[in-house]
Amino acid sequence: MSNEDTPVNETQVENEDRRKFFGKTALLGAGAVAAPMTATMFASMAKAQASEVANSPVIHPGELDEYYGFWSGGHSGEVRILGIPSMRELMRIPVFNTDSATGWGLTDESKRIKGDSAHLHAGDSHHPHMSMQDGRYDGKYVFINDKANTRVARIRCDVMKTDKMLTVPNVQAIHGLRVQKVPYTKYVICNGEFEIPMNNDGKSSLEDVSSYRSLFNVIDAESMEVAFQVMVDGNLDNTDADYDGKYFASTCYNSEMGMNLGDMISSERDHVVVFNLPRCEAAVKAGKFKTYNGNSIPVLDGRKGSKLTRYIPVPKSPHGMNTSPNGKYFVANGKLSPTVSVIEIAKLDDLFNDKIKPRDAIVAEPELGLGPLHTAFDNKGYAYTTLFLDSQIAKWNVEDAIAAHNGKKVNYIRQKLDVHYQPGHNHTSAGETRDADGKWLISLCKFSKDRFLPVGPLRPENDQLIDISGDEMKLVHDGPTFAEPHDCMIVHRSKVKPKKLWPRTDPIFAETIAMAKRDGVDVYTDNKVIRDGKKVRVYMTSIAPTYGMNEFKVKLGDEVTVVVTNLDQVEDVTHGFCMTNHGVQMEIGPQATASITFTADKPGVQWYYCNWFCHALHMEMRGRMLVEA
Ligand code: CUK
Ligand code: CUA
Repeated sequence: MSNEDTPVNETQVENEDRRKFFGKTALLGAGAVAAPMTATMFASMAKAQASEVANSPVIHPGELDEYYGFWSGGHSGEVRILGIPSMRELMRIPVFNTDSATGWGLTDESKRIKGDSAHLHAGDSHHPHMSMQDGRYDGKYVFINDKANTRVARIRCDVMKTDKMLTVPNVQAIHGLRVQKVPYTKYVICNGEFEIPMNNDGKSSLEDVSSYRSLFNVIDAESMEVAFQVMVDGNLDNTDADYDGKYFASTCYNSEMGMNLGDMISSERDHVVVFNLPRCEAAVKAGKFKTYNGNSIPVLDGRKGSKLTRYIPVPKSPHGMNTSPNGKYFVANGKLSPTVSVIEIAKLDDLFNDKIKPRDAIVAEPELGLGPLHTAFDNKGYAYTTLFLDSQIAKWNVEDAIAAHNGKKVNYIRQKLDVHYQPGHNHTSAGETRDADGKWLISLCKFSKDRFLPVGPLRPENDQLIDISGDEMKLVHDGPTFAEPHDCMIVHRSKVKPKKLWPRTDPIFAETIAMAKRDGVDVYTDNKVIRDGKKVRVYMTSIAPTYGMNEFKVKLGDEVTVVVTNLDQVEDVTHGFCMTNHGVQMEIGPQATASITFTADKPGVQWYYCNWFCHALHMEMRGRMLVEA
């Protein structure tokens, strides 16, 4: 029962904290915060719920969710945090997009993190996945791909901010992304989907595609640098890892290497490519690689016939790749075929030692319905596959499907549930880890059509919450979302420990503080203007409801860097800095330092103000910059 460990006391404590905070810091205007209920009220409500339903999606005001959901924001470029099962959106983490509320993409700190792609303001995020220890979420990082600009980013879960970003060389359009599950997330694995000439230096042609390749990418999770890449035949799509720390598997379409739709889907079979990690690491060590495009990244040859890979034929154009949480199977989803292909991981040693044929690794190929895209799992041996064309989720039993494959007369399908409409990914609570608990299933539906009030030609998508704790799947919630959650994951809240205040030593702004030191400025005490030729650095503190500096002067054409340090020690008191008419906005969290640089290109007085509500006198938290002509 999901509410059994709902922290009635924890909720109460949080509410006490809030009362204290508002009592202490806000003079007026704190009435917006709902009066907290008593612990007894919560307890009796939770009990009432428990007797009604096994697995309730109802989270009453003031109660906390049992799970964090991490959602990709698709071509919005961001990641979103939802509470599960309430489906309330808790936070947005800007990653590949630019965000005017937090200043992501505008601040000096975010530009440093974005590095060589700081000038790009768009992205297409698909697959958020958390780092693991021994096949279980460790609460440390969430990794996400950017298909649009071939990037991978890392989010630090202690502060829920992006802290690393990498543009992956030698490939185009990073799509499928997962993490190594066992023994720990040493590597992030991801697929370069679009095949491109090797080298892609402008000397290739559109007609001769013989040098076009798609690469599998293995990225060091700590340093966020590419460890090595593996060249394959065909286009890689989605990927997942085993629970032994040995094999990765990717779906691979377009084995024809077609450059248009007709050619891409002409052959009857495509592949699952299995990568042998120990052999790949040994090959890198032994120097058995080439380099391309003038960089030093080791590129291994994993094309057909290589010792590093095996190509398992599956029906054409497979899409999703999902490992069962018992560690036994890779499931490749058919997309154009009504089947999924179940690969037994225990047979892969024999396959790599040429004792069996590739197709012998397939132990079931159940027919589930039209357009199977992705599969999720519970802890009772059931799998849940989205059927894009049928707008359904098929619940099936994996061992029964294997028995049927061996000629037994068993019905492996348990239920088909209508979803609304056209589901892509789905995900179960902790279902990509050993902690799969069979409580909740999310169906990320690409269309909502008639499910919500009409909002013009562009409609939201529909993320549906399904209770899978009983024998039957039950649809319990419709959740409209903006473009376009491809994938999500559901993490028990006990795994995630976010900080309430920023540590003053945080690496995200360490360079800014080092710059201040070089200027002889202590950001925690000083309010100073430092002139360095045409560059001006303005250091100011902030504590609700004032900045440490009410006015400063610069000259027309100066490059101005404003560094603000938030001295408030109270959780939830974030300040902002906005310089009017300059496109300059940023967030400064409690105890954080943030900076932003702009050109003072307008003579006269410009007000700056705090744009994150911090105090009853928040409106008065402002000052003037005089730009002298
Ligand atoms: S993909 Cu979007 S529905 Cu990018 Cu994982 Cu399958
Ligand atoms: Cu400081 Cu609003």
